[in-house]
Amino acid sequence: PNHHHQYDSRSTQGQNPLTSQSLNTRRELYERDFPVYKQPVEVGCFSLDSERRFFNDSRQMRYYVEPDRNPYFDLRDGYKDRFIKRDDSVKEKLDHILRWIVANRSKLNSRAATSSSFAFDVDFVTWRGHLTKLLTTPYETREGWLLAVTRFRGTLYMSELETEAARRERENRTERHEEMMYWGYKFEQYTCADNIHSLPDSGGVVNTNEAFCTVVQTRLADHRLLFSGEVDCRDKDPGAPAPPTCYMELKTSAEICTPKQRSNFHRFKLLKWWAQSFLPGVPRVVAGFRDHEGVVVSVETFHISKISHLIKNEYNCWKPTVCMNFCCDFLSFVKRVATEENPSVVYLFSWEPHRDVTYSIHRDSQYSFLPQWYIEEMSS
Ligand code: 0WD
Ligand code: CA
Repeated sequence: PNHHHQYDSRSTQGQNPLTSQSLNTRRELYERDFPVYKQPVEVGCFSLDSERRFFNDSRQMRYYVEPDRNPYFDLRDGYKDRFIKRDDSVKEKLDHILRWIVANRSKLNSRAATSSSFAFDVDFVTWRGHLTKLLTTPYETREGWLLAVTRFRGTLYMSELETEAARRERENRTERHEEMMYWGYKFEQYTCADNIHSLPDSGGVVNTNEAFCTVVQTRLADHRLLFSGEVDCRDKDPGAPAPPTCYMELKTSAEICTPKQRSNFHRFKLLKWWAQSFLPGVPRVVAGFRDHEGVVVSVETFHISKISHLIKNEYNCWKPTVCMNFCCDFLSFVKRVATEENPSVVYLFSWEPHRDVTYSIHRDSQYSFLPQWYIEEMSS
């Protein structure tokens, strides 16, 4: 028996060969047994400071301080005068992960110990956020995606490109939307401390350049994955289990007042929350429910392993197995398509809701994303 919410510790394999030029995203096609997904193992971490500089350490780690169950956190506080926003027109692609790989080459299992150059033992390198988008694809009806893939020394690097629609949305955000994007970060400030002995400082500056990221390794069926994801905080109890089990994800969400709102929360929000945290093995999500004025009025902890039970009573709801099987088949599709070992070749996979996943191939184009420093570093 292989339950939806559990990690698999067996070592079975097997994937059907895919033969077509596109990949269908209909849910019904992915309703089969839950695929093998190994318990993710943290292989390292890194930090990005207030100026978005990379450090191969955990200096930006924060510690969760449990708030009152019914607090009164004003998420609008500081938006105008204590907020430094990361420039989201700057596309960082996989650069931070690549810097981490270069800094930790010796720690990673090398595939060809005899060869002079370095090739490591993973099939895919990507951001956790990109995998989250893949997991939710069979249920997504609004936003498409573009994923650029390059095969280099046996590993497939997968980096998102902003779609035209996403760019338009980013450039035309309303003032209300801009402010609401701040609320999530402000909630983090109310609930996180810089070290185990201190308390949250809600009077400080919110700077969204700062980040702590975990790097995990795992396997989905026969796909060996190395990915990184931003982690909000950890359990501050020194006796808490090792990462990623001690990590916690923080979220804000509109207060739930009606059965319809509850149903929508289960059908849409919990899907995104589950997918994002299940991937790196983060077991808990702490949700701050806020009113329309941006005041958090209740706080609730959700256990990722219990989310599939929570949603069982929703009619026609999402299923974890569909998410994981789709992701697995997409990765098989990528392996079959992206065959040329060449850092200047990009296989561009694109998807729009209600369509199949298709791809195009680009040589020496604007889409190439593996930096020269990485190619040289890995070739020496
Ligand atoms: O270049 C790109 N297209 C992207 C880069 C897209 C997504 C992420 N990134 C990079 C950034 O360097 C960021 O530090 O990824 C990092 C976070 O990666 P992730 O964990 O894989 O991303 P995701 O799971 O989508 O988001 C996790 C958190 C978000 O928290 P909530 O609770 O809102 O899901 O990372 C933040 C945000 O706080 N975040 C980002 N930070 C910087 N750049 C970005 C972004 N583009 N997207 C989400
Ligand atoms: Ca968060």
